Amino acid sequence: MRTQVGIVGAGPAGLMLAHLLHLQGIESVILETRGREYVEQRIRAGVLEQGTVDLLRDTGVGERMDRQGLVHEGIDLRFGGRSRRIDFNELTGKGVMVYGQHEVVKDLIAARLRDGGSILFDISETSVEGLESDRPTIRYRDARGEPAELVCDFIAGCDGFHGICRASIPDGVMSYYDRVYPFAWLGILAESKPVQEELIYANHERGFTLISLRSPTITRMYLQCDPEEDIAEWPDDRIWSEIAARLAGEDTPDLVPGPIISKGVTAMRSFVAEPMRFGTLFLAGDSAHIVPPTGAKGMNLAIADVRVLAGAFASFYRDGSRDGLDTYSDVCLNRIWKTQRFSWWMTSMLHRFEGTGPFEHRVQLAELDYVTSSRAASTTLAENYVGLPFGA
Ligand code: FAS
Ligand code: PHB
Repeated sequence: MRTQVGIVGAGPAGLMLAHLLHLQGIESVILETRGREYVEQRIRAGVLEQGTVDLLRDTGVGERMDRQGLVHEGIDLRFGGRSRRIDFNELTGKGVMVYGQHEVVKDLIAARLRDGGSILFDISETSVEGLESDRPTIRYRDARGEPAELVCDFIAGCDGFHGICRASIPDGVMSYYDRVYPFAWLGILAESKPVQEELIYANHERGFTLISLRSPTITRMYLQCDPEEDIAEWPDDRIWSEIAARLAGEDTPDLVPGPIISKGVTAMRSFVAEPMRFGTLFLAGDSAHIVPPTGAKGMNLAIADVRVLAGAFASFYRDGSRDGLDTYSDVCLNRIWKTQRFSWWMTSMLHRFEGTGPFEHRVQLAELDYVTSSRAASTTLAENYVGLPFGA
């Protein structure tokens, strides 16, 4: 089989790239190891930056998001037993949209299939070769287990942190920057009334807690936990009582426990692989970078990458220019490192770090007090959280 752009991975990066290429009349094929149902049910991120929302709307895949998503104009930072609000709209004129990543994935898959796009699910044994030739090829076994190949002009490695594309780049080419945090997040999805309309990021001596939601009847919450935490040791009632303990204070939010429909532990790391290109292979999304989810950036960064990559492919096929392809990595890394800084900063300000003493905790509280009482400091948080302008 042959196509212009072969895409490995049907997550937000691969699907959005294929959609943007289609709008430019560029052919692509997506190869995905998992089944359609799996990728559409995989619960992950929940907050869309203004730029992501605008891109989904402007490219015709934002209709269900606008119907079901929740527009948020601020967040609460909770510390010292009190919540203080950061007003995004007042400070930046922008907001964010709470709409599950798996919903975005569903919308993009539906759009690709509606538009006659090709997504090959349940493939296996993916490999890429000829990355420095003019016939880069993806080899794989199809859903029936038959060997197959996809000959391309370019390959987009959108296969996430554990994918094969980054690993296929020869040793000595890439530089890696990695920081693994000494904690993880225990995340739950529950059938319960949201604590409040907007998100709460809570710094507490027992550990960080994030109170989010998915709808007026579904809440999404996270508890800082040990990286090796055994989820079997967290029955529902222990989770609810721990969340309540970490929210306790002067104006304790109204926590309404309910049945937990999913729970899992997510590791926390900051990771960047540079450059994001090798020959005809272009890395995008988690295959090139990971951020701790404290800044709600992972999926948004993936979308920002493919917005640049789609533009680069469009100018190549339109007028043969390779400029966009040659600058792709540097343009994306400019945003990626600013987003890494913000995600690291939010993580450092809000979590309890084992081995640090009272001094560090008081400095964290002073920083939270400053961020919520200085307009300049609040604006810094707000403009990063809603998303820096594309190209900034
Ligand atoms: P993805 O990992 O989403 O997609 C890669 C795709 O490639 C997958 O479908 C995978 O099956 C496929 N694939 C892998 N290897 C392949 C191969 N060899 N051949 C073919 N296909 C292959 N971000 C937030 O902002 N907030 C959060 O709360 C949050 N929670 C997260 C929880 C978890 C458990 C994880 C892992 C990530 C979380 N993230 C969160 C980050 C997440 O949202 C990512 O940033 C986002 O999924 C990135 O999208 P992609 O780059 O498309 O990668
Ligand atoms: C979520 O709702 O899943 C969510 C929200 C904000 C974050 C991380 C995750 O920073």
